[in-house]
Amino acid sequence: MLIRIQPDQIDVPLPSEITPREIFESRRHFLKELAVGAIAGSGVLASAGAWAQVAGTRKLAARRNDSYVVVDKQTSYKDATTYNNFYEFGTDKSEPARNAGILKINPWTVSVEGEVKKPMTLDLETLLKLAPLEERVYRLRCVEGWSMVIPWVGYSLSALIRKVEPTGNAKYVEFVTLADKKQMPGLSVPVLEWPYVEGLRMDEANHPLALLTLGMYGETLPNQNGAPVRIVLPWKYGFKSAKSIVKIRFLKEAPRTTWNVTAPSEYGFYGNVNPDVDHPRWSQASERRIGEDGFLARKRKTLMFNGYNDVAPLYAGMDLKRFF
Ligand SMILES: Nc1nc2c(c(=O)[nH]1)N[C@H]1C(S)=C(S)[C@@H](COP(=O)(O)O)O[C@H]1N2
Ligand SMILES: [Mo]
Repeated sequence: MLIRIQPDQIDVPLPSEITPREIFESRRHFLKELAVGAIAGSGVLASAGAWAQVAGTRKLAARRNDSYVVVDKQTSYKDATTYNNFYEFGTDKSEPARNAGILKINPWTVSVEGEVKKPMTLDLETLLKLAPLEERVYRLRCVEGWSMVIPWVGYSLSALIRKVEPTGNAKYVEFVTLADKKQMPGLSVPVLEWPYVEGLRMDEANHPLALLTLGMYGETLPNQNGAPVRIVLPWKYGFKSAKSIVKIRFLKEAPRTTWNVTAPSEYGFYGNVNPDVDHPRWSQASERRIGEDGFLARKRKTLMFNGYNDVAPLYAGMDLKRFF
């Protein structure tokens, strides 16, 4: 299948637009309020672990799939592994890289259950061999107003879905991620409901762009990027791309999803990238590309579905202002 991806567009910053820094600060401020001071002064997040052993990753053989490669310049490995959202390891962008080193990813299993004819528990080696590994270079746009371009390694989630044979009742897929207080200092802070849970409608999950992801930059995933297995959904805001998945459940009804439950007026179930639907507290019309900081920083226009127009038929006839 040929995937058409719009090239990126560089825009001149509008003075009226709030800066990414402000966006970042305001989201953090909001979360602190939610936690009713639980973060402030707790010292919990600052205490754990040393710098993560990104060196603990290993090479993965993958064939580049050129149908899924954006033309944009790739984000540097350093930026992609040190500027992360992974609240289980802290809410600051630098904390996952510092704290996730202690996460034990071997052994690891993913239990696939619910409305399927063949429920199964898959270990990592089985997951790595379930389908041929592909390299795909995707844009990922965070809801906070920044984006990256990352060469992921994995295969379409649909390959796994086929294996477990969903029943006719399966209308949604839920991704449940690891929640282990012993390994994840962020769980002591009630910023979000743990475990972090995300979900998709079945047709979204079966779209070839939905990537079951086991690596990046030719290697297994660093812990801060969601080792050993995560999902990447390039047409949706980054929060939909759940990290360190332990359970995939097929459901009749839509699952509760973490950000939607936390702030329903700000984060919808769909989370599709949409420059025409602002976040209640900031514009979504443009974004900052990580790595283009300082005087080289330029604002880029955010594209509908992050430029992945092939997904548009999934939402035909839906009011995307209502189903955001
Ligand atoms: N389990 C879990 N998954 C998560 C998150 C999280 O806090 N916990 N953050 C999400 C958000 S907001 C973003 S933008 C992406 C960031 O992925 P990256 O660090 O690999 O760029 O991960 C998503 N997946
Ligand atoms: Mo995000």
